[in-house]
Amino acid sequence: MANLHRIQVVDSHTGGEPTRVVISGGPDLGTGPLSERVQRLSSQFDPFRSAVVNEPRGSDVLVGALLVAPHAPDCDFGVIFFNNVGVLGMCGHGTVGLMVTLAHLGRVRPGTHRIDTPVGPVSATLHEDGQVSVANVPSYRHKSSVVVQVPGIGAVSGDVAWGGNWFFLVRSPVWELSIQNVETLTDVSWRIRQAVNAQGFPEVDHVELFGPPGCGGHSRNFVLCPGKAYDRSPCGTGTSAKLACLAADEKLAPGQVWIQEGILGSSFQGEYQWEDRVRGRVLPVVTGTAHVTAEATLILSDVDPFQWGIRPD
Ligand code: PYC
Repeated sequence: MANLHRIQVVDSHTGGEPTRVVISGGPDLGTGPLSERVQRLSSQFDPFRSAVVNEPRGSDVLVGALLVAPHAPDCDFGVIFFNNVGVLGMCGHGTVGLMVTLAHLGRVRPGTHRIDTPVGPVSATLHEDGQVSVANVPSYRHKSSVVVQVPGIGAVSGDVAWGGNWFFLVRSPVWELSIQNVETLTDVSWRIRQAVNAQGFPEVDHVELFGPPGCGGHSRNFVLCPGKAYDRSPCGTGTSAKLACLAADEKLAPGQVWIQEGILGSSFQGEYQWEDRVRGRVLPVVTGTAHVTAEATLILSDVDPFQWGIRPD
């Protein structure tokens, strides 16, 4: 007889980017700050991460969200996000998906809710119309106009910025930002990431290319995530990093709205207030919408050779 382990999940998508919230059946990560619990997830329970998001139950693009008890005293929920290759600091589209999922389950009502994450607490406001505004962690540009030599491409200039994850943001790329061009964009972004990592910024694991808007926004982006999947949404943490760069360049005033389109044409609305103008730190708020797509029970059988998912290594 096989031993079966059951994991209850709710799936959603935010602007096309999927999130799978684990409601029950996750590992016991103990107590303490989420920055410590996320390390425990990585070091002791990585097969669980892979089982939830990787094939055959998931795909490279899926982001998992493990619901945990918060540590920060003012928080209502805690969450640890993860993807096909590891854990994330924060996830903007995932937080929108989490709130819509909690509303679907009857666990939150419209209003503002505090959520603990490995990189600090965030606030998420569920509006009456179902939209969600995420007041993200303080974001900032670490270094502007960094020039890296990318094999096969040449010199590429961009900004290194933090928005809950680390990004390399490339302005005015010569590459057309269209869904038809995704293979080229993925290849180019992957090569840029390797060059950025090798040339002094090993922490950068997301690359964000910016071009002109296509659907009435201010700009369109293409975001390559750490596991080589591209973000179907405009990327909430990437939009936060972008807002920090716009603020630093004085191209967007506090409270002014920025509409960031993603590669599918879905958009997030972003704005910021200064947290510390001298140090260039902003408090970004990113607003988007998500839709629940499934309620499911994942089954892990100990006689299934792929019970822990298909791992890339
Ligand atoms: O929305 O922040 C985001 C995100 C990160 C990775 C995928 N989506």
